[in-house]
Amino acid sequence: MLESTTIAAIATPLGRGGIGMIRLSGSEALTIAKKLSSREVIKPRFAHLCAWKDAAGEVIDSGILLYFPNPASYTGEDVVELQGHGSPVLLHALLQRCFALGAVAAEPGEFTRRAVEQGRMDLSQAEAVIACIDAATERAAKQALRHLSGEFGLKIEALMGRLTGIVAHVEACLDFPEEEIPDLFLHDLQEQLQQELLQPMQKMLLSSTFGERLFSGVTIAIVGAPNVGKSSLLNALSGRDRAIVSDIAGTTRDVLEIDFEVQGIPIRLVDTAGMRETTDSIEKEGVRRAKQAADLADVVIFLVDASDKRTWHYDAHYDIRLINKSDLFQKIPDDIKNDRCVSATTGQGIADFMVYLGEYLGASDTSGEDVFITSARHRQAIQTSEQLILKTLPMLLSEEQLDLAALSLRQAWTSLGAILGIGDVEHILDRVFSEFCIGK
Ligand SMILES: Nc1nc2c(ncn2[C@@H]2O[C@H](COP(=O)(O)OP(=O)(O)OP(=O)(O)O)[C@@H](O)[C@H]2O)c(=O)[nH]1
Ligand SMILES: [Mg+2]
Repeated sequence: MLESTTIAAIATPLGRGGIGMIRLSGSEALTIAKKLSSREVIKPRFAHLCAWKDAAGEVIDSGILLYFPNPASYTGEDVVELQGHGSPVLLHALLQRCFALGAVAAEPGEFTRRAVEQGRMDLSQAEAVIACIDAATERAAKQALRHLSGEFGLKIEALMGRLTGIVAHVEACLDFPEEEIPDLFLHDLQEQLQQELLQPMQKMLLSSTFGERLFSGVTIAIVGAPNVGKSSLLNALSGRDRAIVSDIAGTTRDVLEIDFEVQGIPIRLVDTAGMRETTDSIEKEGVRRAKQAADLADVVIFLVDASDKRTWHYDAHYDIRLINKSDLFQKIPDDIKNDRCVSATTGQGIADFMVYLGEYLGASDTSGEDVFITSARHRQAIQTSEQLILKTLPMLLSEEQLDLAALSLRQAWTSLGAILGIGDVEHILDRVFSEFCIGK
């Protein structure tokens, strides 16, 4: 292993807790650990119970010391973990002692960045580490774990492998005089690009809307006339008695938010004041905020009261028109019969609407895919690669463009490689790791 600076950071969250951990990585990690613990011998992967001392020999804290020699460690370098008490004061003192013994402060994400640089994981796995930590729902966390296991990276590698094979064939053609290349062969390469690259890539891209939403979440605003049942719907969808419901029009004045999830997508549901012309200054402000919430939301549900025709039309933008109070009708009037119907009070149609909402947010586009595209960076790289391959298809049938075809397929390969951190990707690494926390 090359000589590397030794970095140190507190790896557990700031604050008081049962255990606090400091992690060291680099060529000097073991030397520093020996000085800290006054131990001559530190066995690999063995839980040493010891005290850590300052320069004067005073105990700073005591706990478990673990040593993972390179290359079988998180970073691929020598790693030492000091598991002490979860006290910010003690951890800070211990970290200062590590610095005094030669360690330097780790940058955000530097441990994981080193893991990528040492070949312990690819860049998509490193991104999965932060996705795992940030996941707001169990389904999102599970998807992040699949990426972390390398499942997504393997899919990308497989695509890159097929592309390499095809590029080799195109380049081989360049060495032959035109008349010797059978047309059939080039048609065959076109077919391979279609079936083995474009089709799986397009299938993956389809999953990206849902996959990205698993992590970014979605804000849904409920708007509509007063008294249509917006607050009742918020309560029914979230399964909590959160908003005040009354038969007085204009009950809700403030914008009220509640978090829940639909098929693993974190949803922020926003209840708003009923839209109407009013002279009441407080209600006026409520209506202004309702409009603002609708503008800011990713999805706007326009709720109407099946029994009150005046509530059926809305002149601003909305995504879903939903009919409420279906219990008041045997048969929903023709004008609105094509819309989804619920009753917020009886609960009728609510479960179906949840399923519909999941589909609306892209859940059905993931069918057949186990591991989805979950980040805009990955989606863009695959889209760029897809566009380059599409551009190449006609070139393959014109012999004077074969060299251009090879070049553009190589670019398509490079674009996929950026997902895994292959190639000239220093600037990508800088951007990805700037989003990490210190100590990871
Ligand atoms: N029959 C029936 N009544 C409902 C239903 N949903 C809501 N209501 C009633 O309609 C009235 C208004 O409900 P809210 O949820 O307060 O309506 P809102 O749209 O939030 O009203 P504002 O906050 O004033 O804009 C209450 O009396 C509810 O009990 C429903 O599905 N069926
Ligand atoms: Mg309300």
